[in-house]
Amino acid sequence: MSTKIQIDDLEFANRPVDGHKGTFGKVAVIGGSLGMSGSITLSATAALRGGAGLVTAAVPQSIQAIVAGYEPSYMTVALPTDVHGQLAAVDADIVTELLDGKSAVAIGPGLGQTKLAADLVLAVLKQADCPVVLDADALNLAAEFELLHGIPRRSRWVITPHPGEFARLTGESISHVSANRESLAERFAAEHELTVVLKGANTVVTDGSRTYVNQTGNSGMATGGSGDILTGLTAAVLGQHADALEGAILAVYVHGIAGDLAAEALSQRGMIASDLLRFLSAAWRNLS
Ligand code: NPW
Ligand code: AMP
Ligand code: MG
Repeated sequence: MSTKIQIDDLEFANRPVDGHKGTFGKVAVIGGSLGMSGSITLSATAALRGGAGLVTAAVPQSIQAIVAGYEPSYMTVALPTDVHGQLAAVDADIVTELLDGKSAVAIGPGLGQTKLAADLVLAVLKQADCPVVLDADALNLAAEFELLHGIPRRSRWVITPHPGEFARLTGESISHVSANRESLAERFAAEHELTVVLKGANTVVTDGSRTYVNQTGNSGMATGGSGDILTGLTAAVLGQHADALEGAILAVYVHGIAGDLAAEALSQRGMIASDLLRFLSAAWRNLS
């Protein structure tokens, strides 16, 4: 039986007045592909808006210029591509260098679902000794290639599936997932010893023994890219030394407040995912 927790039960550290970029975490976000460069720009910018000190977006070389051109405040690293601009095999050395000194990493948005992408996800999971956020195609690949088994340090992993991705991971139907959100998320988290963020209205965040059901957010957030923003935001919070469960809860809560502020200003119909980035700042102010 899981303990239910409320946002007021948690204490979140303030930013130290003498903090510097290193204090606030170095975050890597890995993903993107031709046609889905937007996903990883949203994640990387959200990591910055989540307070991370330094953010690096690692993306296929074919989209590096597009991603770099979107926002000057993060850095980019090119991953090798084939002649078609698709992700090629990524050497272990590149992964080692990318993860070096990172305080959190997020992988998956827009990554695509090739075998080479699965190899990259597995290499990151094996090498990372910091918190890892797995989303989108990293989860689809985890389902297809059973990547969530047999690797240590899973207690620092946070997976952020929407019900479609969670259905793939669990082998259940979307309707069964939707009807049993808390119990399935709790069971999966306990079995795999990680934190599950099962998204959608009333996102469930659980490590299997403690569970939080989010009340912020609205259906204006049901628009392409909203989840990619949560991915980067979660990595940023975890990179600032939060416990995996508590960090995931804070990220989900603030993401929802940004959605509510965006809806108030722009309407649920009229808001788009990138608006959430702009309202994240006000969402943080609301919190303090
Ligand atoms: P249906 O059919 O709509 O009812 P996919 P994706 C279901 C990237 N993106 N409740 C849904 O159900 C992502 O990062 C890039 C119930 C359908 O079956 C990924 O890499 C963008 N069901 C990639 O695209 C912006 C729900 O899940 C399935 C549900 C594919 O990601 C967009 C759809 O999921 C996008 O983020 C809910 N609440 N939510 C960019 N700008 O570059 C979802 N489903 O097939 O995994 O597709 O989520 O779009
Ligand atoms: P994704 O499907 O990965 O883009 O994620 C969508 C994001 O928007 C998740 O954080 C969801 O929890 C959020 N979201 C989608 N629909 C709703 C809704 N009806 N109410 C609240 N949040 C939602
Ligand atoms: Mg998504």
